[in-house]
Amino acid sequence: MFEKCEYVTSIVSSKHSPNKDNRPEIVFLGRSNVGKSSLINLITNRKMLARTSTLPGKTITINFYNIDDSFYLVDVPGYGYARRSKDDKQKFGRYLEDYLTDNLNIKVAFLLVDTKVGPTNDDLLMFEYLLYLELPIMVVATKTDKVNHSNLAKAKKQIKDKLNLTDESIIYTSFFKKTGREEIIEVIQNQIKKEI
Ligand SMILES: Nc1nc2c(ncn2[C@@H]2O[C@H](COP(=O)(O)OP(=O)(O)O)[C@@H](O)[C@H]2O)c(=O)[nH]1
Ligand SMILES: [Mg+2]
Repeated sequence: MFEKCEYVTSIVSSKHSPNKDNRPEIVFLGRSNVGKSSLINLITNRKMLARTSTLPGKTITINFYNIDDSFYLVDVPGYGYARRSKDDKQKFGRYLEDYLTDNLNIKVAFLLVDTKVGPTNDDLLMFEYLLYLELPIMVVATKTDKVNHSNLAKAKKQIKDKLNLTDESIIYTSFFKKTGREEIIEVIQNQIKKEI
């Protein structure tokens, strides 16, 4: 897995999806700056496949990455970026809705939550929305390196409680410590296999 990882295209309407032969899609959702692009680089073990940024709200398109000609990783616009205009926000909301709705190719929706910040109202709304769409959800608590050891257990419990999660439905990651990669890959493999 991940022998071939290449950026394919960025779209703003699901009409233009490059996925013409119904390959599995693995989607990464979360607030701007939560670490979506970094996570894609971590799991593919590439430095610059997905562009990361210290400026929140840079990704405004739905970006497809072809993995081994067998499935796609999909990086979507982050939500909850206050400085975007209201119009823009609604528009990005619509792309995302349009992409997520009735998309049978999505095999896992990873919802990223910042471990230190905990789930925001936007995160809760997105979580509810994914449940409503009946998509297979896996929560990823990112940037665990930003929480010191003595507060980590509390931070983890807070996320699980707020989203009502079992231990099996959350993975903890740190891009800088390179942790959580194996767990994410295992979920992807299992979810893709289910279909074959
Ligand atoms: N400390 C820490 N920072 C991270 C981690 N993952 C991402 N970041 C930083 O958070 C910022 C946003 O990351 P990015 O991947 O672009 O987030 P995106 O907007 O969700 O795609 C960048 O400055 C990253 O270096 C992590 O695990 N730990
Ligand atoms: Mg990004």
